[in-house]
Amino acid sequence: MFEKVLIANRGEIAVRIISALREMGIKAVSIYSTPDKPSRHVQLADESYELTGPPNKVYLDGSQIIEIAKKSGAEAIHPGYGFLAENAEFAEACAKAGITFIGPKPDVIRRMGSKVESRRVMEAAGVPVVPGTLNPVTSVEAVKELGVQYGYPLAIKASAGGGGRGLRVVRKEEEIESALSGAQREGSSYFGSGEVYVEKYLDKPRHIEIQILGDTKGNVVHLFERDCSSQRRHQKLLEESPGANLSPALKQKMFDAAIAGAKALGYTSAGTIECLVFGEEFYFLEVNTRVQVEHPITEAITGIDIVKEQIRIAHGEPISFKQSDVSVRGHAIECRINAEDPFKQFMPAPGKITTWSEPRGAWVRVDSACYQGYEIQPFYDSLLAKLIVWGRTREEAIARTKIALKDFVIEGVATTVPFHLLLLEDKSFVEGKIDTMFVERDFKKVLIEKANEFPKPIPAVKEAAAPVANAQVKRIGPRNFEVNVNQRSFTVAVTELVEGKEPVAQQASVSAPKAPAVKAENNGHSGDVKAEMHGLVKELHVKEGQEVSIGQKLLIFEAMKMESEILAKKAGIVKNIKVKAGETVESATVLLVLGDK
Ligand code: MV4
Repeated sequence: MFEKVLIANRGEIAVRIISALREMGIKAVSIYSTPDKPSRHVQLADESYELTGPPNKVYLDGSQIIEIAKKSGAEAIHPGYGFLAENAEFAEACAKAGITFIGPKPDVIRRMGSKVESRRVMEAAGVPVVPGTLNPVTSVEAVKELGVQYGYPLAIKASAGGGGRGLRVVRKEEEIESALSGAQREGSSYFGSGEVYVEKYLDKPRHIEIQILGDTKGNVVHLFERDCSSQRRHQKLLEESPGANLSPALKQKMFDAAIAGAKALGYTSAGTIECLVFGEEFYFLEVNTRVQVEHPITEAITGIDIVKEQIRIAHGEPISFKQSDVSVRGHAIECRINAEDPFKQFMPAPGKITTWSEPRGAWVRVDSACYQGYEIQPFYDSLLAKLIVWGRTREEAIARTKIALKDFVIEGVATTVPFHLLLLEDKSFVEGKIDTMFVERDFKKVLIEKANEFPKPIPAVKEAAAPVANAQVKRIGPRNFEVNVNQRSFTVAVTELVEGKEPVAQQASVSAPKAPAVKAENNGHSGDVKAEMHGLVKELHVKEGQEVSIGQKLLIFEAMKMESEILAKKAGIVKNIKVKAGETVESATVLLVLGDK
């Protein structure tokens, strides 16, 4: 077995991997960004190395990480999830450096990174895929023909995408043009490929995924399913296993398909086959070539340590059990405890944890890198802890989860604990009748109705310096608004700065949990259309001298990896275009000037 393994990750998953390594008698090497030094993944490792560079980039710096692995004498790297976990080039670079990447083969990661290719592989293996194209689509005409063939709605998806990015829904023919170019542009800018494909868009699906393990001896097993339908804006919030109300026949078909797919791929690690489910039908969606956040619920119902199996497989050992050795025992629920305020559109709430007291008990597991006094870093996702609870039945698991949530005391920052308590009380959830749109569609009103039943968290808002010198400036707000740009919603916090009775300025900050923020605004008074953030002019949609009407699209602007359409706030004439498509501009740059007619 390996003697030393480096963990190319942070936070709770790094802690989780360290516990598997300790049990296996393997030394754990951790890495950390400068602000992550106080994290538990650093304290628990046998050796830790500080990464050099900006905190939001260093965990992606493959060459620096490989250098540290060599220096420390680590023989293998576990990438966890996110960061470099599904980066085929990194997996290849590890091999080149003589270090074992704990994951599937680079070629498998690369092929599954292409959603068109993964659809082809699954189709060839006899797995039902969502009706649609097996090749990239490039023209509006081609999409129109698919609209005739399949009917609307259609989904146009970036082939290199996933997790909802680069996904556009088309409900009628007129929307094709902008959806196609939008998905292509998002694909190019986020994933480096503008390749898109088309599927029939299926409304109100359940998201059911199958955990698989494959080894280098050709063995493939499944570890049953997880239901991840409780999500908001493609961020999962609560997962359970087994899924409620799934017939044994449907499940068996899904397990068989997952194994056939994994065998066709030559899959050699832990992986997940994501599917959409409607009644007794299921369709393959994506393969995730990493250990997933929600893997502990599968561990709870099977007793299998998925991370240990991954490490054994990477070392060339066979899976430690046979399919016939595993069965489902009971029911498990995972709640993702995020530093987000569920009563303020899940706004991220970084800050210092002043109280941290974890629930305990025979049926409770908490995976976390936090502790009392820990300061949540704004650079990373807002997951503070995963609460995993087991029961013999779904009812028992729900009852125990509610008690554990009530016993979880976190003060100093807002968390998603109240969301989970309310969801576990909800009739639709209790009856096991929720789909992927439930939280956004039906549950919003519950959060609004019940907000008063929970104590207000102590806000962790830092006061901004008053922008007007020598003036009595008072802050009103911030007030939160939900705005929609290109079918994505953002939470916008607006603070009015008031001098006497007159507002003197408005400060706006935009955030969307895990989805980067975009804001570019045109100032109605002067006609100057300004970039409010550093960003990129993607497309210009007007020419100098052109008349524009109110609401007309002027340009497409990208900031923090998100695109937005900048629309004319008034009718007028484009007087002066100061930028070119492809140009990067600083915050407050005038992009163009709108004059009166
Ligand atoms: C879909 C779909 C309906 N029809 N594709 C969203 C993320 C990405 N992994 C795929 N997604 C979807 N693809 C077709 N043809 C609905 C979703 C979807 C979804 C999928 C899984 C979990 C949550 C979701 C939430 C909204 C939409």
